[in-house]
Amino acid sequence: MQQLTIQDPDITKLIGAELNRQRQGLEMIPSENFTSLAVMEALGSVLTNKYSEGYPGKRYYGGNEFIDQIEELCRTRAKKLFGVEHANVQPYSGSPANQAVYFALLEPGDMVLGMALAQGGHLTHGYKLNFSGRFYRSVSYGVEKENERLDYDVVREIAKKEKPKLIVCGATAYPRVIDFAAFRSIADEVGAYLLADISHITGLVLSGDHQSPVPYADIVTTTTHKTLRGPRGAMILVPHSADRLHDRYHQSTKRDLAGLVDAAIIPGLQGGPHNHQTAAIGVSLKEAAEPSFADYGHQIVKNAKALAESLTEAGLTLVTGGTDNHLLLVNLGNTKLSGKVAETLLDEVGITVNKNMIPFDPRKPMDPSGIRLGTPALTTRGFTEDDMRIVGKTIAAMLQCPDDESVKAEARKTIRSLTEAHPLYPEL
Ligand code: DSN
Repeated sequence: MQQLTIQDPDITKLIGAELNRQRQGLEMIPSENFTSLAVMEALGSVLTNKYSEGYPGKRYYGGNEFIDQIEELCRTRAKKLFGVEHANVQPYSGSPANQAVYFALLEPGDMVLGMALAQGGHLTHGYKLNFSGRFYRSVSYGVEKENERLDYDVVREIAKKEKPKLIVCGATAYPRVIDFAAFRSIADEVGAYLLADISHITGLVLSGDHQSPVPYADIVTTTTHKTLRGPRGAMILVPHSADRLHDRYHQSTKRDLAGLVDAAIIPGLQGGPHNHQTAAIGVSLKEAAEPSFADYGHQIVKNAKALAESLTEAGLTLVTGGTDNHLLLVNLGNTKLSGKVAETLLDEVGITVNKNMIPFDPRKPMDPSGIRLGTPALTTRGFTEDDMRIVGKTIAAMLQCPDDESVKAEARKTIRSLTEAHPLYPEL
């Protein structure tokens, strides 16, 4: 960063401080990860200078000869990797991607059924203060009280009663497998479109550690910066561009889902795509196609299970009792701490987690009863199960003895030795 150092020492210093924070701490927010330097180089390239509203071969601006090739390459890689007919790689991030899908499939006021935010869903799955709950009529499903898991018969009953036009499946804080086939059968029964938002688990879908939604969903959305390990951004994937509901429900006009999605992004929602982001997504898709990426996905899950076991052995309570994927939710009910206090406490020693609602949480969202932990970023650093068991013991000790300075000192020592054993960006 020679030029930045000369021109803007203030920003340079802060970037350096953030690099040190990432290097010296344990990044355990399940939606975060560390991209490769190659991804960052594409992101920091001259591509940020170019306007290219439209799509390859059909732009509103001149000079897009190379941008067209970059976007086409990125789309082709996405289609091949996920086995879909069409990919739109322009959404700025996950929320605009979902917004574009609503825009493509629905009219304002249409009914949407999604997972409740307070039980693991996302803002864009119908939360009342979000566009998805304000411009559409939204109803939600959640998990069951006794086992904190989805019950597909209950979801089916809600769908039959409410008759949504779109069902959204996918989650941001659900530690178990999502059964996309079950959602497909529910959607078919009520004549709804099915959107699978796989932002959190995309890397696991690619590694085969989670069922793929591609055979089941009408549209799939994903962010690119979570388990996929790319830059911040998103994609909309269309498994079959011809509307499958047409034949089933004898709709008068067969809809071209790919065309609807593309038109929803531009001119519907966005202007010029972020070409530097598109190129960086392309780089991450190439990386995800390497055989080593499957090993990465398997290790994320093994690490999450090892972490879950060590926390449970130490006496902490996990929502659903464990995990099938990359994340887990700790119910802090049997400690003296709220989620907010636990987040701050762990931050003090360099463990970054986020406070999170647990199912049927009696507390408020800004100070809930849980914390959410994940293993994608630590797995990128090379952490394995043995490391995760040490991390689990350290977290448990911190949560169980929050005022004990010797526990904090021991935690700092442990974190230093773990982070030194797995250096982050040693080339920088
Ligand atoms: N904000 C993301 C997460 O942390 O899960 C979801 O978009």
